[in-house]
Parts: sequence; structure tokens; C-alpha cells
Amino acid sequence: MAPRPTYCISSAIPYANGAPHIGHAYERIAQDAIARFKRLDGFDVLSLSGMDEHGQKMQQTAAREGLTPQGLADRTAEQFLSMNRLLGTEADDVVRTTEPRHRAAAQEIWRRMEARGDVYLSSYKGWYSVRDEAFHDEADLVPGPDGTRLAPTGTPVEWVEEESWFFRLSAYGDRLLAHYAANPDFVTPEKYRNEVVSFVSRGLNDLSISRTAFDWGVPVPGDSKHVMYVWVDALTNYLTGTGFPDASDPRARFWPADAHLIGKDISRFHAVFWPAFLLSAGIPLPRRVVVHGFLFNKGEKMSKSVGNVISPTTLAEHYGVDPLRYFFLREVPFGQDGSYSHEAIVARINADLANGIGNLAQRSLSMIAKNCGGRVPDWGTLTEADRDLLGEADALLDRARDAMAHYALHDYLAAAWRVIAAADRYFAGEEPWVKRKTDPVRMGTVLAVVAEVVREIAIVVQPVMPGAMSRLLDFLAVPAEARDFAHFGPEHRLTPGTALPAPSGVFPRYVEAEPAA
Ligand code: ME8
Repeated sequence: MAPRPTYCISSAIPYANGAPHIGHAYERIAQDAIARFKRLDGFDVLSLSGMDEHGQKMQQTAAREGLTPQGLADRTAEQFLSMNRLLGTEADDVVRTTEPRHRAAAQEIWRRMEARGDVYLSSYKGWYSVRDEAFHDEADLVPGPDGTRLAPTGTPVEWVEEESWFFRLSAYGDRLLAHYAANPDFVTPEKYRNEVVSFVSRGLNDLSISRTAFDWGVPVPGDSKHVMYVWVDALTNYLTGTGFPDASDPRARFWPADAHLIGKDISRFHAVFWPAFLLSAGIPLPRRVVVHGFLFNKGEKMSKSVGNVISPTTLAEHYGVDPLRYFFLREVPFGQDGSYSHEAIVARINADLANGIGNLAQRSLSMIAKNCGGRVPDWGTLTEADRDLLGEADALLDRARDAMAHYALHDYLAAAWRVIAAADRYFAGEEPWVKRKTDPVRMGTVLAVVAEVVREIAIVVQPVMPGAMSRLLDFLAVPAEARDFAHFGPEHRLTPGTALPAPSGVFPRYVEAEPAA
């Protein structure tokens, strides 16, 4: 048998100086849905995540909280693990940048860049934002309160003057532009690609890549009074996860990664610095940097001072894991900014889940239980209406694949819900409850058709709502080994006579709690 094609997807590794927020949950839900989709589609998948545990911000936060930086990193790593367990978004590997295997990878990429002649010692004078862990050009600073100046991101900056190792980024502008031109999908969506191209077109300065003012980082090989700039260290986590630098590691087959999934604030690091480091080190570039937008609470930025920070765990416990996963991926066109609110989540739960797929499955399966002895009815003779609906459902997988090829997760779900709407219209038009007396054979056909459509929808939607869709497939008695995309389509229709377990509701309506008297 030919080996399965590989697919490797990573997410940004969160700073370990704070608890997980909705933005982190959103990114992991998207990554997990894509990884599950590819797995069901027959790919050999590696889904990577990690924790960004070094840098000045970590050292400062730990000191404020009376912890060691490692103690803070351990506490945060546990919070992320528990969020991912709850959301069903656990990756295949979590690369923590304080691990020895990662230190080895970061030092090796440094040595390769140095061997290429791209690393030199000089001194750095300029503005640094600890919160962004980034240097900012003087010309980009904006006025802050009381005559101070802030980074363009609104964070405080401090003047830094120290000896530093530099990376010859200025030498890579043309090669980067050539790469973007030859690989138009290297950064998607296009809006972010255009930003990156215009940034590089303006000319690149060399990049300071080491610090001496603190020591919480990976030591620079051969010069241990310097630690690496945290982004050199952090970006290399993607290589660590594929076993780098050990070319004989079984995971080496996953490099180059197919997709680095990141938020819009860090596209420059991933689409400019990272490919330049890799070109210098002679390592193939990832195939795509997939940029997603930001989520806002009722349109407002989440911030501790506004008091609107809601933990993803609280939301999942309140609305349910599958509804929350569905909400984020359906509500926000992937790549754009989006907003969430109680009202918007409840509207999706009731319209799309309870009244949509939930109601369709419940009505057809409970009629089968009551009127067909709890067994898949005979297909009988198919009418044009039956064939049309089945044809529409059979076309769903290819539509979903097309949408996923562009990381348009919302389009993939919209395609599934168009089939649900068509099935609802069909069910209403065929009135199987009337035919129960007048034409029970026809009733059986209609119920078999709808049950089959539910099977196909459930198979395709599993990546987004794994728990609920697996319960639906249980109600249809679909064996565990017949739930992947190879079992989608007309050759795998439900078999008449198959006994079905008693169905129960999969998506209850969300009912507002009575206000306290
Ligand atoms: O940037 N909505 O870590 P991080 C959606 N350590 N996504 C959001 C968001 C929001 N409101 N806020 C943040 C870092 N994100 C670095 C990454 S990778 C080598 C190093 C996204 O914890 C953000 O864009 O600040 C990023 O992709 C991820 O959450 C982690 O952010």
C-alpha cells in the first residue's frame, strides 16, 4: 500500500505568562478541526502546539508573582493542557521551549545561520517593547500619555543599548519577495500577504537576535553571556516538533510543515523573519502561513481593565464544547475579525443546532423507531426528489474539501447547513407522518433518505463537533471503522434492516434561566 500523504499543521505557541483566553481557544479549535478533517480524509497528520516560555516578559511576570520563571511556565502549561483537554483540542505534541530537545534545535539553527555568515556581533541601540517582545523603529512610535512614546501596538517601549548579535535580514529582502511571487499562497488570506509584501518591499534592516540584559532564554552557542532573542527561539519550536536536527527522526517526514496557523498580530514574524532564518540555515520553508483574525467580546477588545475577559473554559462549560466549537468556526469568516456575545452564541445554538441538524435527526430517527420497528427502512423506488436530495448530500464532501483547501472553515460549515436546509424542505414537502397511514412504503423511503443524509452530514461535520456527531453516528449504527471520508458517498448507504438504538436529543434548545426573583 502506498504511504499516506503527510500533513503537518502548527499553531502559535502562547506566551506562558498568562492564562488561556478566547483567542487561544479559537486558534486551537480551528487547528484541531483542520487536523481532524485531514485525518478523516486519509492523511498522516501531525498537529503541533507548544508553549513560549522564555523572554523578558516571562522573567518580569514571574518576579511580580513571586515565582521562578520555570514555576510560572509550569503553572501556565498546566492551564493550557487542561483547556485543550476540555475542548478536545489536544495536539500530537506540545513543544515547551524550556525543554532540552528544543534548546538543542534552537542552538542548531543558530549555528547554521552563523555558518552561512549571516550572524555578526555589534551593538544595539533602540526601542524595545517587552510586551510585544519586539524592537520598534523610532519612526513608527506614536505619542503616549504625559509626553511618553509608545510602540505602534500601543505598548510601552524602553530604550535599550547593549552588545548584541545581529542577523543579516537586510540580505534576504529580494529572496523573500521572489518566494512570495513564486508561491502566491505562502501567506493567506491575501490581505495579510499584501501587508507582508509591502513591508518587505520597503527594505529590511538587520535584526538584533540576542540580549544580555537578562538570562531567561536559550544561551547563544559559544557566547553564553547572551541569550537568544525570544522569537528566534520560539519560531524554531516548529522544527523541534518534527525532530530537528535529527534527520532520522520518524517525524522528520512532516517537514516542511503544511500550515502555520497564527493570528494577524504575528504575521511579520512568521512570514518575514522565519522564512529568512530558514533560507539562511538551508532548511525548506513551510508551505503556508495561514492568518486568522481577532475575536472581540461584543466588538470590544478583551482586557482585564474593561473586565470583559471570559475564560474559554467557562464558555465551554456553559454552552457545551461542541456548540462552542461550532459557533466560533461558523460565525467568523476565517481570516477576518469576529465578535462573540451570549446572544450570538444562543442564536446559533437554537437556529443551527437545535432547530437545524438536531431537529432533522430527531424527527426522522424517532419516526423510524416508532413506525419502522427501529430498523433502517427499505429504500423502495426512488423519486426525482429523493435523488436530488441524495445528490446534494453526496456532493457535500467535495464542497467541504474545496473550502478546506482555502482554509475557509465557515464555507465548509455553510455547505453542510445548506444540505440540512434542503433536507428540511424535503421532509416538510414529503410529509412522511401523513404517509404513515396512506403509503407506509413511501414513508419508509423518505425516512431512509433523510437518515442517509444525516449520516453523510454527520461524517463531514465530525471535525468540528466530534462528540455530537459521533452520537448521531451511533444512533445510525454506523460502525467506528466506517466513519471516515472513505465511507462517504453512495457506495456506503445505510443498509435496510439494520437495527438502530433508541434515539435521544443531541442538541437541546438553549433556554434562558429565569431571572432570580
Ligand atoms: O504571540 N483573537 O503568543 P500569544 C484571536 N508567543 N487570536 C488571538 C487573540 C484574539 N483576541 N489574541 C491573541 C504569541 N491571539 C507568541 C507566539 S509563535 C512562534 C509565538 C492569537 O499568547 C495570537 O495572534 O500572545 C497568536 O496566534 C496566539 O493567539 C498566541 O498569542
